[in-house]
Amino acid sequence: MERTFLAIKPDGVQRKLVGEVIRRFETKGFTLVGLKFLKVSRELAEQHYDVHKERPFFGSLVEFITSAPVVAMVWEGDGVVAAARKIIGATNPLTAEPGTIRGDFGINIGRNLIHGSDAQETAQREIALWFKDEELVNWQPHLTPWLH
Ligand code: 3AN
Repeated sequence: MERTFLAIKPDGVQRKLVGEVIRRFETKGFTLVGLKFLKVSRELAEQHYDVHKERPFFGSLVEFITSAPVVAMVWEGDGVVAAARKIIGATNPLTAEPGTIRGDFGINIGRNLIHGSDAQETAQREIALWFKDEELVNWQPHLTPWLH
């Protein structure tokens, strides 16, 4: 079953949007299989943002994500990687569509509330980076397959 990695960044936590973000993924019908609240180490931040290490904003990305607690999550469901990107909205919250998390709650590209894996391979890498195998719960809701 397809899985994706999401992190509610320090701004999302400070803005008290944790419940709101989780609600959107729960009510959409995806299944939560991993959840933790943590202060991110510099090492984890640098590994997570490794693809951006040549970008001018790499230093501020690492500074920000290590500055205060984040909520790390793994969600499961058919098509969850692409669907999560839609639910989250475009990178720049100012131009993200209303109805998306970034479109509804943000205005600043450096404070865009939430991270979501951009492809299935990235999701696998990020899940392995943030979670140990035993921290993920293999379960299925007791529902018929079509009932979310
Ligand atoms: P997304 O998070 O939508 O996948 P990426 O992967 O292009 O976006 O960028 C990773 C993170 O880097 C973004 N979530 C955002 O916080 C930050 N970022 C992207 N572009 C900029 C920029 N031009 N200035 C400052 N921060 C940026």
